[in-house]
Amino acid sequence: MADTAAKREIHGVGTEESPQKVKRAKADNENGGGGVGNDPESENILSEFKTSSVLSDSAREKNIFIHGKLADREAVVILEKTPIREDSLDELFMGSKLSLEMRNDIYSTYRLQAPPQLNEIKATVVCPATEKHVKKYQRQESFLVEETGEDYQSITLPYIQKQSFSVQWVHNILEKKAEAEKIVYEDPEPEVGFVLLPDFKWDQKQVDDLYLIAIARQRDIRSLRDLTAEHLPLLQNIFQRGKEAILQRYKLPASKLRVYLHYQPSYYHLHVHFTKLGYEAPGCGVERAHLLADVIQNLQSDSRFYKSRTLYFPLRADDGLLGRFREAGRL
Ligand code: M7G
Repeated sequence: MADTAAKREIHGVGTEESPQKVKRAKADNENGGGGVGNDPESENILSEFKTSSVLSDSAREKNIFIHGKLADREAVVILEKTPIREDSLDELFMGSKLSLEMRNDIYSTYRLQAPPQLNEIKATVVCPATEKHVKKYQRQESFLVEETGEDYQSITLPYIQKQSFSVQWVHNILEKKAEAEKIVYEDPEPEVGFVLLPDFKWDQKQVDDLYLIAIARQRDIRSLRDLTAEHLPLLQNIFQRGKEAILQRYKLPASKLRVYLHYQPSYYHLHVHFTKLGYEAPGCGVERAHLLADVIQNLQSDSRFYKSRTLYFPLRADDGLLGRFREAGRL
């Protein structure tokens, strides 16, 4: 059965963004402390970009991750072709130039040159990028790690305390210094409150690849490992109100959502991923995603579940944490 919700495009629902603004490259500064500005008509900062290497690319996903320099600063640029929207089809068919490539019997292929506004590429910029960013986006072999509760205390925790990505961007969102206009729902309550907004991987043009994140207001919960039954009200609040807000804004019912946490996350400030069921979001596989519904039930039956449980997750070959597991003879 056709999924009518999935076919729905978003016309000013959940976004007030102009095409220029959406096209705008994000130059939010991860570690440099600034970079919270939201100038809608940005100049083409990418004209200065000097490519050093292609970190990875995918013909299937139609994206490319590039390492290079922007005004002498290390940068990672991600370019991604955006999905074709049903509401743009008439304009696409009427307004494009078509050149025949081949014709054979009932088959023919063409090159279609779409009008510029229908031919956008989503560009994400990380600048200045750290070496860790470069590694994050580099295609790498992965290894599954088995982490006991003790391993977490003796190997993982000391490592992430020293080596994890800055969560300045998260604080900027919570303090409304960045992306404030994108907030879909917020609960200001300090203990159970959170902010729900589009993940920056989502261009918000169609619900097919809906991707939002709920960021907890509490700042001292690093990951799944820190959760106990004490956090159930927070998790239940995020689950319930997050689903309601998505239903209201995007008309997508809970039965169409995959709501989960990553372990390991990249950013150690508690957040929950809301993606559309059927959209294979990066990191939604069983080796990394933990359904929020399961997390809640596990904590209901054992408050220390995530303290004591052995957790499995993939790490990339050059991840420093993998090195620590190897040194400890755990791999
Ligand atoms: P994660 O599980 O910590 O890491 O999720 P992952 O990136 O390896 O999945 C963090 C989520 O936050 C990811 O889905 C990111 O795409 C998203 N994200 C990261 N940054 C830096 C931003 C940002 O600046 N704004 C928004 N809206 N989302 C972000």
